[in-house]
Amino acid sequence: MNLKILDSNDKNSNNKDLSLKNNTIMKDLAIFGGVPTFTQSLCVNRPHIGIKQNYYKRLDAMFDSRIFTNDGPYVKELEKKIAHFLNVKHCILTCNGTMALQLICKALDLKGEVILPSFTFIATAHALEWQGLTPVFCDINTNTHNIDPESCLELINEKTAAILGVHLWGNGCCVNELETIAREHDIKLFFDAAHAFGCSYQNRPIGGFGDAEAFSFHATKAFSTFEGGAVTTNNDDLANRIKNFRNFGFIDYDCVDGLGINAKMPEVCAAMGLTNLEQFEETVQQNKKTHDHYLKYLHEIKGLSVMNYTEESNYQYVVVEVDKELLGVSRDELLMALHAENILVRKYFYPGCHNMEPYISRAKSNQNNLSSTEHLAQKLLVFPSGFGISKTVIKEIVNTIEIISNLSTEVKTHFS
Ligand code: T4K
Repeated sequence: MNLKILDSNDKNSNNKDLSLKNNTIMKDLAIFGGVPTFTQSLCVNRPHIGIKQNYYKRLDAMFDSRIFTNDGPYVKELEKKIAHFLNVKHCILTCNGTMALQLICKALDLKGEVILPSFTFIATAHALEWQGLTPVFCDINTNTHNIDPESCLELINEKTAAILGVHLWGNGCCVNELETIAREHDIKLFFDAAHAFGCSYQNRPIGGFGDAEAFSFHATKAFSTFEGGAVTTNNDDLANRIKNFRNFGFIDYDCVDGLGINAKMPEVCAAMGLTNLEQFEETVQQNKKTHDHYLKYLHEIKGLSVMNYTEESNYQYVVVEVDKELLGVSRDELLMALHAENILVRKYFYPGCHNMEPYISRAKSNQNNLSSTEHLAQKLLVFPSGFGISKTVIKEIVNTIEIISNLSTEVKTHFS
């Protein structure tokens, strides 16, 4: 008897196929042949968008002006507004976050090794590798999921050029400790702030820490420009160099003074950014509501705990730790059962960068003690969030998990 108990009020769900009992519905889990809970997939970070009419107006003006790219007026306007919002001197928009990281490496003229956490999206490591640098993976703190300064310190040697901290999930990564380490060893410090737009660390907005910070404004981020990113810095010289490198190295019409690249943001993206920035406060409020609902309802399930945010946050990621003993099924079994229901939870950032190519094939990548990374990578799930994830949807997700947990023996047998 593999029954799900579902809320009957959600229009996304398949409830209409089912019998109603005391305002709840009983049905089979999808892995056992039942109808999936949701007709459309629920995904992580479904984009919020600003007021469409405002975007269309901007596009109209752009078509009239015939200025589509190359440091156009929307790019300039958005750079100014973001710098103001983040309380930082310079914002240089880029075509994506990966390129923002690479531009920082290039402009800082880094050579040798850069220490970074392995528990991050692969782009953090790949950006270094594309710049001819050697990523050296350090471990994390299992409470904060961020870089462990002790682990970082152990890896510093004469080849270390910089530390690259990641503000994972938007949580500021022990900036003070890393600043001390970088200063004492006379190395550079920069941050991957891909998740951290609108977040703060010790009451200061993320964006002005270290030598520079790199943001991603990808479609799946709390603040998006479709594709896009930015470097923020308080260093005038660095900002200038990054701006030049972003445009092939041109410093004048006919003068190139270094190995630049094309990392520019087009006007259509900047226009989207301006439109989304107008609504950013509402986006954060909606994300917070979603996060609060998950905190409240998932709390009722033994074996799942939702990461809470203690500082100002954009509440974009709903990060859940799975205790398989208490829940009755493993993280991976839960994921497979939920995917069958069209609930597309994700294993961010499994299995850790050091366990992916090209790093896994390098003996040295695996010598460091990354036990906390390995441990956490087996336990986390990121839940559907962003546009359209209502309280009713969350209750249905939670009900479905309850059934999976209650039927743990059957679920485990199914996947064995
Ligand atoms: N550093 C960190 C720490 C990062 O997390 C990232 C990017 C970067 C650096 C690099 O920044 P960028 O160069 O990308 O600007 C996604 C994003 O593509 C990636 O930007 C992001 N991190 C990463 C955490 O998530 P995937 O491979 O998981 O994306 P995908 O296509 O599976 O999308 C996730 C879900 O979002 C899908 O289930 C559907 C939904 N979605 C996606 C897109 C693209 C939408 O609803 N609409 C969309 O347009 O990497």
